[in-house]
Amino acid sequence: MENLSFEVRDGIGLVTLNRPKALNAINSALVAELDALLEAQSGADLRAMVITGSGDRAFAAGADISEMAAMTAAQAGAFSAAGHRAMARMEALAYPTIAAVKGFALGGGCELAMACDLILASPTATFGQPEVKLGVIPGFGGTQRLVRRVGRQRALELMLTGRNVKALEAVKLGLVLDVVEGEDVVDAAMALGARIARNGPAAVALVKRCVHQSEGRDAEAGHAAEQAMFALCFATEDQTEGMAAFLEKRPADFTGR
Ligand code: CO8
Repeated sequence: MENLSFEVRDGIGLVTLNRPKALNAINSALVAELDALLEAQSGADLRAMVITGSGDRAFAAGADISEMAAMTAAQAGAFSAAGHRAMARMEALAYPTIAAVKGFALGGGCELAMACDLILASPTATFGQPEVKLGVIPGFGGTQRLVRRVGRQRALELMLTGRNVKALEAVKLGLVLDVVEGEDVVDAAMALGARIARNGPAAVALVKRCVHQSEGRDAEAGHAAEQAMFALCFATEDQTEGMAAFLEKRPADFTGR
């Protein structure tokens, strides 16, 4: 892969966007590589995936403006569709994804972070959807995911002004889970992944599925899905093991089955 690197440490995947000279700007080649990587890892025995950017200056400073500048409407539509596909694939993974953001997460970079289940930020992180300043709108799902994270009014304010927010404000708004002080944000994200990894993988997958499936549906459908998936847990070895381990006062040895 030219624009990404990928490694696995103790069952946690680490994806690094690797275009530091362009502040990890997301071009169509990077989207294609990310999509292929996510497809390849969708059946993998991972417990979490961390996504970050190379260097300290940016997670990703947006979609690649030098590539987009000359796009026709049809090409822009295809670019946006490819981005939506990759981010939907990320949300469909059976394990959680964690964005570890240092520096700029702007435009498509902020949208990529928002497609992750959890976002951790370094104190230097800056988030924003500045697309209107370029005469365009978010195109990788930002108009939808930002509303879900921070609410309709604040999302509109941010997208209509193109104003950036620093890490602490991003936490206050609910866009970011936590600011990581005194530790590298990637290390903190890997540690958070490891903490999740200690739990039953089948149950972790079902929590994620319940939450994602409820989006855009009425409360009744969401409650019905939770009931069905709660029952499904009782057909897993993880449930038998998790409860037996509690009763026998020993740590659980989960297999994900
Ligand atoms: N695309 C391409 N190159 C970029 C981008 C980008 N988004 N951001 C930075 N770069 C490049 C710069 O051109 C520069 O390259 P070079 O050294 O060759 O001149 C290098 O990265 C370093 O950048 P700067 O010199 O500008 O660094 P500064 O520290 O001065 O500024 C900023 C950093 C504030 C982040 C500044 O680079 C900036 O404003 N970047 C653009 C931010 C932006 O507007 N992002 C949104 C882009 S639009 C978008 O993401 C739409 C998403 C959905 C698309 C869907 C399909 C159509």
